[in-house]
Amino acid sequence: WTQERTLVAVKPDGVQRRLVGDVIRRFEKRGFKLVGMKMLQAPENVLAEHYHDLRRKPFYPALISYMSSGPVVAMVWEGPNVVCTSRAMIGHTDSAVAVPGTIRGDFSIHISRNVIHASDSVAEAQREIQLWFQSNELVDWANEGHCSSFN
Ligand code: YYY
Ligand code: MG
Repeated sequence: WTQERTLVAVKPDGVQRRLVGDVIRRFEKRGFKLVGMKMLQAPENVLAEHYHDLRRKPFYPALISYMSSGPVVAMVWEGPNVVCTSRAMIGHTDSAVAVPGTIRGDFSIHISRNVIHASDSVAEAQREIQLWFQSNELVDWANEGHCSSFN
């Protein structure tokens, strides 16, 4: 299989609702490998670049203000097909449509407070990882026989 990496971020509402651990647990249990993680108050320029394609949408100002309302926890997860699988795990953007069992389907009732971000394509993932992380903040680590999951 081809290894992929994706950017996942617990949004400010997810941090305030203490959902960080649950999100990490779901990705770990699925078997993905955490290769980068940090908590930060997202800088305006990073958010503007992150949501560049949405800048003309009517909800854009509210989106930026929400994403600035508190710290986020940004993570990079690695594994086979992780971009597509992460999107399935987080669920539909619109909480009204998100299926129970997905992160949004379990924890969110409104599109404007949907708890989590995950990159929606391999190309976007590469762009977003470079935007949110310095290369020396990503850790390449291998299993050393302590467990038997995939690298
Ligand atoms: O990738 P994803 O987060 O699922 O949705 P996008 O279409 O990229 O929109 C990014 C972000 O914008 C979404 O998670 C919530 C917010 N948003 C909104 O507040 N209202 C909308 N009608 C559409 C999106
Ligand atoms: Mg998106």
